[in-house]
Amino acid sequence: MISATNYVAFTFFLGTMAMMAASVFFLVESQYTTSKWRLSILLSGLITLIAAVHYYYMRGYNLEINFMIRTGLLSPDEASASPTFFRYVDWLLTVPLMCVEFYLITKKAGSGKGLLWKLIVASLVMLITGYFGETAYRNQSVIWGVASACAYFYIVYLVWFGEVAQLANSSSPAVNQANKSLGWFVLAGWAIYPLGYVVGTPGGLFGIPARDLGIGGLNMDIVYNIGDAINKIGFGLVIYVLSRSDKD
Ligand SMILES: *C/C=C(C)/C=C/C=C(C)/C=C/C1=C(C)CCCC1(C)C
Repeated sequence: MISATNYVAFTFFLGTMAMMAASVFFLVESQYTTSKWRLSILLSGLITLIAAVHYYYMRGYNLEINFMIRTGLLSPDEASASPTFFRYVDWLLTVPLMCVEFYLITKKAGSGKGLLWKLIVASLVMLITGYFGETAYRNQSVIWGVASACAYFYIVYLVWFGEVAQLANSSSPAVNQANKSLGWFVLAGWAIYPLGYVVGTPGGLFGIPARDLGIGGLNMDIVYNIGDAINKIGFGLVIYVLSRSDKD
């Protein structure tokens, strides 16, 4: 049962519902999409579906941990309070798939496997270093966070100025517009995650703890949950709009 004051569990519950609804929408709509964009819409639905399943598990994890803490079976400790493992399994599956969306929309303009791999490898480096900073090497969370941010900025660079941007520029106006919108999600929407990391790890921002920055009241999981809802559903909607505006 979700207690009235467990806002973290409530956002996991909301996340499950939102991701499920988005999945039904994208998966059904993929059937009514021209063949050119069907795979991209299908992928949007798979991304939210994978997230829906992980959110269901994370919600359950949160409730069990809280029950164990309440009944004295477990002592409260910051590190085990979050379903970090499920969180990162979700991201390891969905973020590379979001990178595939960039490859698919620029495929007609000539994007190749090389670019696809650059995006996928950068996203994996970003996530694996972040996972280390949140788990085994929490005491070095700053350095792992910086490493993760380097990979993140490389993705931003590729999408805004690098190969992805150049390919989008030589595509149809609809594809170029979609790439710009996705670029904003990557630049602004994905920037929500480092904020969650800063409030959730001991190193804070370059060694300044979150509470000294005045954001100690934020909860890491709630920040991540907001980020996921905006980015996973938002990405899908951008692709959906593209599929309806660029038909031939
Ligand atoms: C659907 C899930 C998405 C789009 C997740 C994206 C996650 C990130 C962009 C995470 C980035 C991080 C940094 C840039 C530095 C600190 C560590 C991370 C992993 C939180």
